Amino acid sequence: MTYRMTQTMRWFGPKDPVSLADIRQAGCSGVVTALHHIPNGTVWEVAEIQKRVNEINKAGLEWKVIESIPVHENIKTQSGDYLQYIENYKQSIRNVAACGIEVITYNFMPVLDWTRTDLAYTVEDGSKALRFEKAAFVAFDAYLLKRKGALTEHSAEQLAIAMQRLDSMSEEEKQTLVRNIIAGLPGSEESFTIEQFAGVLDTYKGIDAARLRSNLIYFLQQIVPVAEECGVVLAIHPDDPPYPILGLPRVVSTANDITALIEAVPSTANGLCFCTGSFGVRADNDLPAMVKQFAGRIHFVHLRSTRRNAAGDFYEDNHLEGDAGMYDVVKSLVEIMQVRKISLPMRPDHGHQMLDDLKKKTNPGYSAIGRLRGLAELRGLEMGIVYSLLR
Ligand code: DNO
Repeated sequence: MTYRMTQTMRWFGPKDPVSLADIRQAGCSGVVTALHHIPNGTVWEVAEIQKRVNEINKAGLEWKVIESIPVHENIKTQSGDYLQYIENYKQSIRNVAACGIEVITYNFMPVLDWTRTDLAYTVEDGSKALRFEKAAFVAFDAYLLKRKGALTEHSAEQLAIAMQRLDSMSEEEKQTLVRNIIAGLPGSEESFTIEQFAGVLDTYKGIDAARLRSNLIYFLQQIVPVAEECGVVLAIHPDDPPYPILGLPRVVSTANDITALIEAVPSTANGLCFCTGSFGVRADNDLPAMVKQFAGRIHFVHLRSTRRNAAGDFYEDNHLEGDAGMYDVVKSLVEIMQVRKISLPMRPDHGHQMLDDLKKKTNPGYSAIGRLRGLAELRGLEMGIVYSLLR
């Protein structure tokens, strides 16, 4: 028997312009979703989860992975009612398990989830991609948000480039930039105005990387035994981008970061969502080597490839292009699945807005056709690797 990845797509629930029927026609057997209407920190009740399971099953699909049960900010900063929020999280884990879902994805990025400056960057073929432009980001940080600290944390050269970039923007472009960064990308679950944002950043005063890491380890020590008990695995999503931003620490960016979490809480229920798009932004993250290193811990896979440049910008390239080295990544994944005798759930992470979708309102990164292209290419790549290795 050979093991292949289980194909899924992310679905944002009943309001998603991409329907369950579309996802099924894309060739998926399952979806990855969350109860987006439940506020962060609140217990996910069995009845609510089951209702969604039934809706998905009715469309001929399975709910394979939860992405995400968000971690309340108070847990990350260990402030306010964080102990209660941890109890709530445990209860959500139990309830998810009771409904037969086995993988829970989450992240531990302070304040912001994933971050981009441009949601409609036109690539050579006319399709639109998501992009992170360093100069625009520094311009936001230093001159639009006017964060104290920005002027000392960025180099004089970076600040000069950012100032020039700012001067090139119209008022409308500035507003779009601010919105892109802090108004919440799909799945972020949090959204801020620039007036609120400075106050939110202040909640991390005194929290450096060591402190954030120890808060994460404390959280894991509390929830991993519960996951183990009820047969669920946890899959932490790496930081995107994988380095500190806006003076906030980030501790899930490199192989060493992951090793520290595993050493602290060795249970295999303490696992990883292997996101090639997030890890791959750093040239010092060797993706195929990381797949091998964390072979037994990878519970879910996001496949996407970014292309970076020397200025620190990156954009989301076609799934088989860019810097990820997708052939070697998928080959390593195929190998670990044969050893573990499992099929890992995967989803094509993001996709270009292209063809008909260019005329529609779509969730940035989550339009149907671009993801369909990514999935088709990745599925073909995997099949070729499986046949040449195992036949
Ligand atoms: C972006 C997503 C992330 C991810 C969370 C997991 O497209 O991969 O928002 O869902 O970080 O908690």
